[in-house]
Amino acid sequence: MASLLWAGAMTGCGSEVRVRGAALVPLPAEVVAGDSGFTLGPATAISVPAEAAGVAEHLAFAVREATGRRPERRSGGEIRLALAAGAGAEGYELTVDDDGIVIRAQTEAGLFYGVQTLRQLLPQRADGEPVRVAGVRITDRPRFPWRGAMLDVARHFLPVAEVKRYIDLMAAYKLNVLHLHLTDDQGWRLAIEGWPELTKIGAASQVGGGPGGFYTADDYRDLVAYARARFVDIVPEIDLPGHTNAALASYGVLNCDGRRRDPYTGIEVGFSALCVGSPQTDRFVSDVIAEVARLTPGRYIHVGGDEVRELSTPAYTRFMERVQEIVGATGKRMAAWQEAGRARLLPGTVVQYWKTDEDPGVVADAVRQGAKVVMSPASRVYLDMKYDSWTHAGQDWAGMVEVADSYEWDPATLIEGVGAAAVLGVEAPLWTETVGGFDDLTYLAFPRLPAVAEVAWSPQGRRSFETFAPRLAAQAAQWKRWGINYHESPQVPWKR
Ligand code: TNX
Repeated sequence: MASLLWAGAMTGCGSEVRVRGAALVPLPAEVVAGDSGFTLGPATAISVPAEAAGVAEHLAFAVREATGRRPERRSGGEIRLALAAGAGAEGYELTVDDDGIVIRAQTEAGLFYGVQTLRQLLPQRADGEPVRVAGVRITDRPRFPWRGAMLDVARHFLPVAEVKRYIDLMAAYKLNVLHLHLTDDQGWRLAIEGWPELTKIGAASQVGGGPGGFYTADDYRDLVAYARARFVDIVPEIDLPGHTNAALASYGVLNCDGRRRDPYTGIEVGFSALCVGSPQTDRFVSDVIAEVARLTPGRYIHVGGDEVRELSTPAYTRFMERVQEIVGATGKRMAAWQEAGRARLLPGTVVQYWKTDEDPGVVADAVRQGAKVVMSPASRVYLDMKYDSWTHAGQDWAGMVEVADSYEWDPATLIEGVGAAAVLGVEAPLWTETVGGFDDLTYLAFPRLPAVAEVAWSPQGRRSFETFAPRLAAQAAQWKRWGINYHESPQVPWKR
């Protein structure tokens, strides 16, 4: 057995069948090529234990994607999922040999990631011809537990169906956190019981003045369940105390002068703030956080905290500390943008680094207080940055960000005083001031999102852009089948 990073096409032992090598993204922790292999035929069945029923459908889907035929599920099937101790919370082992394909994991999440890897190993035929998979043994587990993507549904609303499509794309690359930026100056996108004007007024517009939109509690529950079935946790963000014009336009009482603001459809940031310290604001924030916590099974509630130019530092930190208390009272933990590092934080709070044009000292301050860090350096992983000056959508305040920029960095050495132990993970935000449709959205996300997924999943010592670029190129066939728009980066050797 020889170690295999990228094998392009290789020949199965004793067979004329050309099979595809391991063009895997994200790169697994360990891949050892075998000299045998397995051929999926019309009678190939899958075997899934009852306790892993949640993964059966995903496996059947993967097989059908490759063969064009939905496999039967029965014990003794040649493609087998097995729950077994040893691989860790999200790890798995995948073996392909003459007898068949086995994925072993300790958890359903681990099995699901094994299935995502298998999807990338299966040549896509869909024409009834046998599908040959090269012999291989993969032992894999993620580097970081928080492997995130963020969607800004406030600046431009995204319907439930499009968020689901994005979740599918994330899950294919083993990302497991969808941070939903639900509120901002331009829109309030989640219905809150007892505060109906938030969606009547606050949701009725977006950047440029479009129709806007919002999620009902049922829509949101539907998204949570859809994500959960793909082992993705939703982290909802209610951005406070700034980025709140949509709320300030909905309710006069949230303003110190008692007067409603006008709806905002521009793209300036930093001008709005709740009337912090007032009993009405306190009741509003308590109601909103309680409702969001009730709807969210995950552990974290994100409360923003970014870019508040209208408040003094003491007023800002007092407010954030109060919000931290409110979140804690619901049994959740607070997540917030890096600015929250100026406040007194509870251990286990999550701060999200983003501002690459400023001294990150505030992040190290947060870590000294016991906070954990999610790395979203704008100059590397802000998917709303343009690739180059020709990119038709996006911004450039953090620079042009090509796929190699997104790939070539180490979250554990990025900030002095923030070592591996303090890093919870990595997240790629996609802000939508300039992004009005799903095609533009995926154009910005692909290929950078898979690059970030590998930063979050794969061992640092095994990664290099040189081996990543051809593996990334091999993904494009799948993107075409999925019908997603992507950027043909000149840094990637796409196959024509
Ligand atoms: C900064 S990142 C913001 C967002 C903008 C984004 C545009 C952060 C916490 N705040 O409000 O949408 O830049 O790139």
